[in-house]
Amino acid sequence: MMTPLRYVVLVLGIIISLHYILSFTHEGYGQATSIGNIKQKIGGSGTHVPPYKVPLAEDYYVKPNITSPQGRKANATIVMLARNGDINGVTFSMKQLENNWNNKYHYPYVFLNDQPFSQEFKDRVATVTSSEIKFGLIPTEHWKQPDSIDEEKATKEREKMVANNVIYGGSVPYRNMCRFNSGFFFRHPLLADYKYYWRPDVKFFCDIDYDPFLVMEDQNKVYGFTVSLYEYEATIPTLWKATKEFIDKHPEYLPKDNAMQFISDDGGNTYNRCHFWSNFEIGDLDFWRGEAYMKYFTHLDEAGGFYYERWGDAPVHSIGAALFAKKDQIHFFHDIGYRHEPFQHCPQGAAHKKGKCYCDPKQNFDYEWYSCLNRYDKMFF
Ligand SMILES: Nc1nc2c(ncn2[C@@H]2O[C@H](COP(=O)(O)OP(=O)(O)OP(=O)(O)O)[C@@H](O)[C@H]2O)c(=O)[nH]1
Ligand SMILES: [Mg+2]
Repeated sequence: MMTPLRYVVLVLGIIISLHYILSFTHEGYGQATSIGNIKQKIGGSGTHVPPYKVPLAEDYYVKPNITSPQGRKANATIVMLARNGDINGVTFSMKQLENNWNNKYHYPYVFLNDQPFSQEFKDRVATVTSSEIKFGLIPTEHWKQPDSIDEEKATKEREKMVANNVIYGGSVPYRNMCRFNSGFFFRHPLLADYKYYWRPDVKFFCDIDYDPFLVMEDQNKVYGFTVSLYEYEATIPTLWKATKEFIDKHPEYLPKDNAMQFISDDGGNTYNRCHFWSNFEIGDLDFWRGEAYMKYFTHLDEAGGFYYERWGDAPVHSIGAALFAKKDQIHFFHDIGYRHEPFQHCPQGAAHKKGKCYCDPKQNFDYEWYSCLNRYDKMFF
């Protein structure tokens, strides 16, 4: 039988041991906070496999590049621009993409941020996928408002937009984001070795039982979308003027069978504000990095409309793709069910069944009055 004194000594011993274990700090991560950490510190499992949540070098996130069900893969990556505070939305989108597709195809992820990613962000995304993950910091000169912008004028224009209730009209970071997505993300060193990218944001409704990147590659596509709609006029008053100046100077960049008909109803005189919604994009990075689009972006950047107005990456990408690609290089991924508030594309008919989609096929933006899909269709009649 244990005497009261022995009992007290035993309890004290346990408390002291636990205190020792818990106060054992790990490089850059503070005190041990989980059973996993404690096990590792005392060599619980007898192996050196790091438990979840122990921060290590970036290459901790490099996982084997498992082959796809199709037996071949494109040179492609999923790419997401995000702030540390976006982590819940990011893992939500990732989990859906993993469940519906990438847990079979194992494409890597590239995350980009204008601030260093936090350890929590890295650990949370690493939990969701078994694919390779890379984290990149955006160079300041690719993000911040350039010195060439007249700040006094930009401030006045922002104030006007706020007074007119233009969404994100007062935000400089939003403008930085739009300019970065328009002209810089594809130049980030972490994307240098890839040809195709997929930007997924928010909700997926269906199983995707094929490789969209191989569709791009095999059919020589440069841009894929699911939703198209009209841009707010107030955000782009002079975007078409700047575009026309560029086209007049460089007609050689426009192939004869381009998609001008999608963006203009009068042969290029005016912009009808149709654009592909860029929160979903599957695209060819080399197309953006090519001479035509790069020169177009530089021309727009010099015009200053990313800051004096609020040019979005969606109209800029869409105009770029419509002008400099052939129309049949722009692909409508009709069988990928997708929602970004407040609109959704829900696959119809056989595609809905094949993808085991859970969205209501009646709730579909495709031919709503604010959609531009009919203009896309008309190009192929
Ligand atoms: N690193 C970083 N990412 C940003 C910043 N602003 C936006 N993003 C990311 O850029 C993407 C687009 O930004 P959103 O704020 O969703 O823009 P939006 O889709 O036009 O606006 P919502 O309709 O409100 O979703 C998202 O993936 C964001 O996480 C920023 O200041 N820094
Ligand atoms: Mg968004």
